[in-house]
Amino acid sequence: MANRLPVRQPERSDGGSWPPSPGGLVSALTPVLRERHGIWVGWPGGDCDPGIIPDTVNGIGLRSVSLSDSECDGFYTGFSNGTLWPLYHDAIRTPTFDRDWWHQYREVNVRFAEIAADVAAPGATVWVHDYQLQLVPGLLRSLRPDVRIGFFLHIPFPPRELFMQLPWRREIIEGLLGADLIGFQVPGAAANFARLARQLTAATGSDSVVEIDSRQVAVGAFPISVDSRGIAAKAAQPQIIARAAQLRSDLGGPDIVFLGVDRLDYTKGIDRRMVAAGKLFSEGILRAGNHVIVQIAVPSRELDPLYQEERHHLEQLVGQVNGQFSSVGHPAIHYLNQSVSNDELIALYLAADVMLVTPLRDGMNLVSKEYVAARDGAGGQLILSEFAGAASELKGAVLVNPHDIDDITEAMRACLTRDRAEEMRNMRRLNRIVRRRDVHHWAASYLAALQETTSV
Ligand code: GDG
Repeated sequence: MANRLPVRQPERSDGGSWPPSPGGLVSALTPVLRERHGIWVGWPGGDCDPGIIPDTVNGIGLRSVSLSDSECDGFYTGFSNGTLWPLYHDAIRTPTFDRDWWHQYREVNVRFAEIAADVAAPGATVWVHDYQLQLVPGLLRSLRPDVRIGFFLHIPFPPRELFMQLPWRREIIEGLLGADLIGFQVPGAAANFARLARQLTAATGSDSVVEIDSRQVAVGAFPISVDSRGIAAKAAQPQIIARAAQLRSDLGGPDIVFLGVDRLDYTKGIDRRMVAAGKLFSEGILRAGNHVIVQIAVPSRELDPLYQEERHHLEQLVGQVNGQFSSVGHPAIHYLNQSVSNDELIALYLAADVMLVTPLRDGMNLVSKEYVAARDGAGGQLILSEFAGAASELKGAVLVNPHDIDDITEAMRACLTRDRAEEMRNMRRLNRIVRRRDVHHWAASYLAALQETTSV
């Protein structure tokens, strides 16, 4: 169960077949679900008529959950993205606490739980994903005590000091405690949760097993990853290699290409990166023509005023840097506010000498792992925020504090002179890490841990 179904509405040119949504989660879970005759429960998205969703796609069942326009506002844009998202990301923006949103969030979670209760076979395993559905484990357990329930949170889980702001803090914790296994991206998030559970409910136990109502709830870290082999295979295709070369030549054959790829989201720290680049251009350390920044800022949550504000802020910053430091035919920053195809994305990873990943807070950050997976034997440098979950795994990345512009500029400057042999060695080491622990390993280890839980 996830907020969204794993398919996109077909374009006319697709001949009516429903293409799977891109991304590692869908590609990792599709074979697992197919093998078990599983069903994916989710919302098809605002602009899609649920009546036309097929029953199966790629061998897995689909069951769509409808949302009215008002539920879409209250549950999705409101409570999920206006309350939980900022609160769980260090309150980088002030979370809004609105009782009507909360009621809609609860109602939609009830609907998801009822549908799961309806479709799950006796003794089935139900895996619930992410912050939009935190009440589902508790609700489902009361409807169907026979099923085994897993929950995985893709985003950070905040410390007590922040979480306690939430007026419905106890209800959220109780909702999650309905699961047999609660998975987080990093151990710190799991520990935050376990402590809050002991404080806000009758739960006892340790940071890895919480006891409540004579049940045991396992809690742990399961860092998500990417389809490393699939990405490496794509990056080795001649047409992708040729496209990467073409991209470099289209950029004017610079010495160094810096790349950022993010959803346009205020948590991703894109603005800090632009400020750091501006500083290096102003100091003459970067020079348009020799050095190029490419920033893909994929449109996201565009109806939300906070996201519109962030876009304007970014566009102003990019305009300032380009206005001052570009020359005709050589922009300092190539800024694209659009999504790119999967092939184009891999070609961009291949074309980039330095990947800039500077979120202010991020559950994991898959872009950093995708870059590493695509650079099999190709060298390259990864500048990575210490506030991304990926930072604890990717030993060999250049870690920066994204709040400290000088730290980012220093890391970028160091990339200009790094020893090539050392760079190759370092990237090979990083590559081994993402190959060993790919998204298939993540799904298998989570499901194995869920199967070992004792309450069913
Ligand atoms: C949440 C958590 C956690 C992006 N632009 C394009 C494109 N993408 C793909 C990337 C990557 C994915 O979207 C983004 O994943 P991230 O992990 O970087 O960030 P969130 O979207 O915030 O994801 C995060 C994740 O869930 C998984 O648990 O890591 O912490 O916030 O796969 O490649 N793909 C294509 N074109 C684009 O323009 N094809």
